[in-house]
Amino acid sequence: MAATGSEQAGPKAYYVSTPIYYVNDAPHLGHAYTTVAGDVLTRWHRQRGEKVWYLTGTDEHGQKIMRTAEANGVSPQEWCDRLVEESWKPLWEHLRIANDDFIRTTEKRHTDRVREFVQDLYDRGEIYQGGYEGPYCVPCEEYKTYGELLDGEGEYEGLQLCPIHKKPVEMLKEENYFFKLSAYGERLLAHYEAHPEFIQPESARNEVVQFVRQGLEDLSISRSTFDWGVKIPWDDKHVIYVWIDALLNYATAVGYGSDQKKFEETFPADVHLVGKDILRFHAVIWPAMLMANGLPLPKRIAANGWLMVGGEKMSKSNLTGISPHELTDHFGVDAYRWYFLRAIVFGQDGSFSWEDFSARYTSELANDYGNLASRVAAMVGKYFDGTLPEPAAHGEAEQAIADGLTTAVRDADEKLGEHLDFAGGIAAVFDFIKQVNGYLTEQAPWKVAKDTSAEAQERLATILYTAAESLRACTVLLNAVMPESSAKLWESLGAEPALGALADQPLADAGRWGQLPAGTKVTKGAALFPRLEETK
Ligand code: ME8
Repeated sequence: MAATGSEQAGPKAYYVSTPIYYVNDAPHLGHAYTTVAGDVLTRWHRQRGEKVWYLTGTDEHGQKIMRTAEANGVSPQEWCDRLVEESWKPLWEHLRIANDDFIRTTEKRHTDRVREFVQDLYDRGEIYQGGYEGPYCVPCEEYKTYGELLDGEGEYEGLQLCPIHKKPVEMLKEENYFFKLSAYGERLLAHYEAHPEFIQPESARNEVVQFVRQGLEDLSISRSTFDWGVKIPWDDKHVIYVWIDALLNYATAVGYGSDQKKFEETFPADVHLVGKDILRFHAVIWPAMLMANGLPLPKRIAANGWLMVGGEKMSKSNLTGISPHELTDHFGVDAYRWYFLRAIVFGQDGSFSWEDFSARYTSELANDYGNLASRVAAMVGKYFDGTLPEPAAHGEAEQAIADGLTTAVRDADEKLGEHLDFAGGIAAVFDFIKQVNGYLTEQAPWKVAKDTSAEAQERLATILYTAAESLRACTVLLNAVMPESSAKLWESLGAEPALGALADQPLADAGRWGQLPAGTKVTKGAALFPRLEETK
């Protein structure tokens, strides 16, 4: 690798990536699921005060894209440009994805470096020429083994199908270049053994270990029957296999071969988020490529499960008519970001339904959280003219709330920040919200308010202060998941003039009691999570 620049590298960033998605079609709920998860993780770590680099992008070469472009009567490049600009980037903006870069595999900054990387492997004797014949799935862009194919039925009677796409495979016979993947089995197994956290969840790890133990075959890394790809540097009749091209985005986007300082400050990834369908590419082929090139391996490959609709994996051909926009129009962007991470255990498959989304929205977002926020603001308005009162003596009930908050902060950070247990981390905050609601019901400030004695007024001040201070902490803890509603609540609590911007509030400090100063102006804004219209 050509090292450029002599500037010393700074501290390494926490580097999070999503898969780079195929642009043969517009993004759907499945793509958004992984991308939102990466965004929440990114924002969480930023709020921990860490330097974070979040990368997403698009995978634009290969037969699948080429055929789609042909079917639409445009060149592959035109097709990709159109889809990226009209569908992919706008959706990420709409969902408030705070990525630091967006890599497209047709960019020169990528293709030049891919050629260098592959040339380097060739020079090291890791690549040889040979022939291959076998069943190929174009939607997967992968050769399949005979053993994993399914027998077709109905319209596919007599044909053999890809087990993921349930579409017929094509028989391919080509002269290709091969990467000596088979030589890396033992080293990969040793790495999995020494780094149990390398592949998550555990079930995914076991599957990969079992697969590698069976013995790896060398990998065909070029194609010669079409030309929509990066040319092999020493033989331009071949293009580089789209998966080799695509995996390298994680290196080329952060300065591999072009900006050594940035590369050292970013690479390797701390978390590659992937769907479980592409786990082997990331947990077997990618680390073997890095080993062959002498580069460090990522810290963690985290596989999410599949979003299912009506018992089937949601995919481009099986959308059952739902687009991310339809859901955000109905529930709002924040609720959308929250729902999939809250309702599905990360790493496991999960079914989506309107009914479940509506029920959780109403009970947890609108009733538990939204109502708490509006009740507290309304009472501070009514009883203290919108000025947050000074609390008096901190009783047992208040101490229980402060303790509950300490637990919520610790659990949320450990679960979400460390273990990518998004559902568990969010639940820790919502359990605390329930606790605060219970506190208000018990303390019944609306009854205390009827007593005009100085003692009762002091008590009323303490109760409302406790509730408002609890909301201050919830806002900080939920900012990564729901940035827009958190910003609204931050404003409604009048927190910014005293405490500064919400995104600057360190998570580690979120549980320190008593930060919201008495005297702030509390205003009752519009409902954070309005009642759903009865349209669905
Ligand atoms: O595989 N449930 O791109 P792709 C959950 N270009 N996640 C889903 C999903 C579902 N039903 N459907 C898609 C590719 N995803 C390659 C990647 S990376 C170097 C190259 C998510 O457009 C999930 O993250 O087919 C999955 O791995 C990814 O989208 C596949 O996107």
